[in-house]
Amino acid sequence: MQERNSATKLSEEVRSLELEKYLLQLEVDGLTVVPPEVHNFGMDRIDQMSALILEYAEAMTGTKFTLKDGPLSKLIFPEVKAGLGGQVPKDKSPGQFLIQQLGRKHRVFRDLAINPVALELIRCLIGRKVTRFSSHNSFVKWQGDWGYGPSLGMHADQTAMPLPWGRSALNANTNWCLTDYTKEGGSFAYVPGSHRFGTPAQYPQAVEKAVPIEARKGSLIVFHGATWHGAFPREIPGMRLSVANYYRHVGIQSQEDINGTFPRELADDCDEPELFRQLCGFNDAFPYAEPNQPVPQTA
Ligand SMILES: O=C(O)CCC(=O)C(=O)O
Ligand SMILES: [Fe+2]
Repeated sequence: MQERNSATKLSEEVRSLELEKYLLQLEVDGLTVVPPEVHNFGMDRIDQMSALILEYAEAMTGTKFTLKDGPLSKLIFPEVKAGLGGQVPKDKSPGQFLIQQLGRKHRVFRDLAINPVALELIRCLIGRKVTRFSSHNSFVKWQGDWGYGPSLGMHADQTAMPLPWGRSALNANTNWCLTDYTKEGGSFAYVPGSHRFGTPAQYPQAVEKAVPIEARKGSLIVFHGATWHGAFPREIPGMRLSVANYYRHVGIQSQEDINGTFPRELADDCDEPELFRQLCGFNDAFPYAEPNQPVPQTA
């Protein structure tokens, strides 16, 4: 009798963490949703992250936020150049903003970024030894009449990379749902199987074929960098909070300058410092700040 899976190249980690079905869905749909009892990060730490993000949101905007009511005062957005959903009309409110560089703010976000289940699925997409961090952000979202507008902000994360895209992901992403995700609550949207088209999001198909990811608080969404995705506007009171831990192939530029500027002592303050440092790219050959090649000298 052949041992189960002996002819396939499933990693020891995939087998021991029992991730086969999530990996299959990633392969077929370009996205999977992992429930809290499988990634095991713990609901206490999910709630801890929500509370921290509400604190940061208040410090950044000057307005208190609650999960039930969103921002307690009216917020005015600065005029910015067009983002994911294009230019926001003057009479509309995006109802969302980003909190960046979470890995520098609290250990819980560093431990989240190396959650074994999330990292294993990402490494299956990008490659075990060549996976690195790109950025650690929170999408803070409340009731608003725009969100990303009618385009739903549909895009593929690895759009900056020239075509043709190969089979391996150049970027891959995790969105941790810190609150329940429902369509009317402004959930994530994606086109199943779109990672196999191997192109940036095409319109109008990306919007027409978009389906919501409805998932309970604590769920982990993992998706390929070629998967077309965006989000629905939040039509109901309250908030949708997520943490997006975004990863890259070692050869791809990171969003946050983690390699160059992430505080080394913070990298050591987490569940697995050696792994965290490797994902930061601290020991990578590139980019170098000073000449690093041996130079021959006169004998
Ligand atoms: O939920 C959203 O607003 C979209 C998230 C997204 O595009 C991403 O994490 O790459
Ligand atoms: Fe994205």
